[in-house]
Amino acid sequence: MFDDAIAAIATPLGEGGLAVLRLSGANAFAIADKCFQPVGKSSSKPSAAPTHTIQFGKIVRDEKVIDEVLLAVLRAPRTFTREDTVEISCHGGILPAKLVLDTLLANGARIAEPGEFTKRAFLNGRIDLAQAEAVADVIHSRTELALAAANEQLAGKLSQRINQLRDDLMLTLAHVEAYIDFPEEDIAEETKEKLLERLDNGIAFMDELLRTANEGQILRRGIRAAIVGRPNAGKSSLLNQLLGRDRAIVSPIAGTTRDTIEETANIRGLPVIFIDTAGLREARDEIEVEGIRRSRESLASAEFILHVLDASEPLTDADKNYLNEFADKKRILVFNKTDLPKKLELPALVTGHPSIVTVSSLSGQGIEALKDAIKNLVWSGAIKAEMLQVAINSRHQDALNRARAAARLATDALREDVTLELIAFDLRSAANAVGEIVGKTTTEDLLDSIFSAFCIGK
Ligand SMILES: Nc1nc2c(ncn2[C@@H]2O[C@H](COP(=O)(O)OP(=O)(O)OP(=O)(O)O)[C@@H](O)[C@H]2O)c(=O)[nH]1
Ligand SMILES: [Mg+2]
Repeated sequence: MFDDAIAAIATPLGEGGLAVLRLSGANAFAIADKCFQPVGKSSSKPSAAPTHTIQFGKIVRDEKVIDEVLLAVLRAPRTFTREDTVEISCHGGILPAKLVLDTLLANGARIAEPGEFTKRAFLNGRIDLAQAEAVADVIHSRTELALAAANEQLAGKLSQRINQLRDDLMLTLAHVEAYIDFPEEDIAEETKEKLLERLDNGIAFMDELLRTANEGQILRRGIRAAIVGRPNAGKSSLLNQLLGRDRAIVSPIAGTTRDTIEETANIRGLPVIFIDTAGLREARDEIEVEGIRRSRESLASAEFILHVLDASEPLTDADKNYLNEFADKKRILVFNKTDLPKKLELPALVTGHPSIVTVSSLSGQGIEALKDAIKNLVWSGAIKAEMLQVAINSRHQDALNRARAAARLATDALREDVTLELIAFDLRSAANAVGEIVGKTTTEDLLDSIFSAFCIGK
């Protein structure tokens, strides 16, 4: 247990029914004793209260009552941080919460850094690093699918597999090292085959994990989709349909949307960040020039595009140019306004076999099919359902790539009977890289970069 107690407001700043503060550390109860006055026969000072109970009373500073609160007493080790912890529910509102926090600080607590409670949970051995990251994923998840995956990781599904992988590598390493100690003996052919098989299995499993990186990134960060096309094609109408509300202004005037609009929607469980853009054409004025520049910027940064075409009009030269221009983008061609008679014919020159979906952004017809097409486009479908529980993040991906490279070197070396010391070295590098994922091998910098991205009070 750390002997300095950390404190923070754990709820968002703003006005609400309640605000919750957290205090954790070896002297948490001593600090709480100094500011908390129990009210009523059944309440007591935090240090005298049984664990996992709630005390009613007042927070007092310099004999002045700051607020009436409920105070939870949670004794180590059965707490989130594994330290003595106090949680105070005070009146919601910026001022009561801030004054209670000031009182805790005045009595010896220190303000917590972002993610410091979770960092302590990790350093005190309650959760490993992959689970700590999952705490942030749970907080930031924007769809139920993303939340489910984050909860699985928090429960240790990824960690179990990573630990198994690391144990296998360590076992192989132990075998190789045993032979180093007896230089007069060669590795028996049979043993060598066994070691190689175990290593190959390990590499195959790393590949399986690495294939989940794309899905992991989509679930955590969402995926960016630009809605592009000529003015009046119905881009903003389409955005509104996908969001299920009237977010963007729609009008028959060409050039209605001038600035880009970004909104996240839940598409079949995937958080998709749609960017509605200004229609592409020769700009008529300065504002439109800037609008179109931003459209092009969104186009470049998007992971895929919805190219909206007005199906009630014949294809124009401009349409043709855009169809060519976006040929190397991941894209869906959206034939809009299909409630009107169809005049649009696609030229044969459209390359890359983009999927075509016909919709009416006026009536909403075809929008569900478009959502399916989006999911099919971005979700590889190549990973097994149970692997979604362990969809890795980019830090895991980086570590696994290094582990995989080292493990490959080790197998090659073993096959070619290179000196055992070198094989052992590669195996150790692989095991260490895998260990980084769960935090068995870490550096202060790594911990800082992970926990500084957390909210205050978590
Ligand atoms: N009949 C019909 N009209 C539509 C459909 N979708 C959009 N419209 C109409 O087309 C006009 C232009 O729609 P917007 O959504 O503003 O088009 P936009 O592509 O965002 O246009 P800019 O922002 O000017 O580039 C509006 O009058 C819409 O009501 C559709 O599916 N069917
Ligand atoms: Mg628009």
